[in-house]
Amino acid sequence: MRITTLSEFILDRQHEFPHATGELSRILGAVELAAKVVSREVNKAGLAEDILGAMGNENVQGEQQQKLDVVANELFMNAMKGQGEVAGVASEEDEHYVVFETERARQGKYIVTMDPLDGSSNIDVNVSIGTIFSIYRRVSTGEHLMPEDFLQPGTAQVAAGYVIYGSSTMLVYTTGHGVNGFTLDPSIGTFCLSHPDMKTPEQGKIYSVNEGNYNDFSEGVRAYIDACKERRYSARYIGSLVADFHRNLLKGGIYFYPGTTKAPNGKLRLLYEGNPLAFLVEQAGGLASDGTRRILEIRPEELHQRCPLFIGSKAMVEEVVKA
Ligand code: AHM
Ligand code: MG
Repeated sequence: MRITTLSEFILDRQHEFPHATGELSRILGAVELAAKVVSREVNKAGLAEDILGAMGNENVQGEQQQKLDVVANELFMNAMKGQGEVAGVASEEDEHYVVFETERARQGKYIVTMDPLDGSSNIDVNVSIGTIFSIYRRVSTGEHLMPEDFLQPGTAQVAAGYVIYGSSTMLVYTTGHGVNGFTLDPSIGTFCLSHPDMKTPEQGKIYSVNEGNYNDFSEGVRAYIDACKERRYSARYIGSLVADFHRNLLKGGIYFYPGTTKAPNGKLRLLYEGNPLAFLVEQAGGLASDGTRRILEIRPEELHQRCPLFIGSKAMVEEVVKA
């Protein structure tokens, strides 16, 4: 069997973008590289402080180990900055978007939004975590990037994807022509096509929600959870969106983080979590809604805006939003 590497795949598919000049391919290549480095850092996370530190493996300045989410943010930021095509990045880790100031970046046609390391509560306990990203075309025409460049609806995404650092590391992405998944072979440091043209089952038997919040959910959401139990569906909730999403994508299921009376917009962020995963799930045949609207059609008003999220198998999302 012939193996297809991610780099080959990106080049082969370059013609799918209008006016392809290789810019988007280079950005995806930079995501790939950062993903490999973060994967390496994640894999030695448990070692870093206790073992390596004890063995005298501190860095030269004797600095304390940085938190992994900060490290991931810097690595992805630098990878994007190194690409002249990216004019700026909005990250869940940073309050404001970052504008790259090199001559080439100022002419950059793309911007990126990202959650560099999602699943923060799982970082220190050896449970799967992930990176989520979206790529948009810059829309402002002046010299400086404008908020409107970042506040585009999800329908404007040019590409989106995630990296899951799990029992193996996978990179899954779409450019609007289906979804493809690549598994990192650590022995050669290469992502290889392992899940071509991913489709999610139309109906599933897994529901993923933090049921500890049950009493704060709307009547409709509670009724839906009750129905899942009635049907003996499996409850699966890792607490890392990427990992819950990835499992449900493959097996069929629904993930939801609804609003509550105290937090009507839930917890998750539209730009860094909702939109990229909504783009992927729709490309795989599933649905994503905030309860009343298609996630991809929401017009963002601020960078860190939250939105309720119901995402996964089509029939399940349709049912819960009707409830
Ligand atoms: P984070 O961006 O701070 O990591 O928060 C997002 C995470 C998701 O990965 C996960 O699904 C959810 O928060 C879990 O939240 P909770 O612990 O409230 O169930
Ligand atoms: Mg997050």
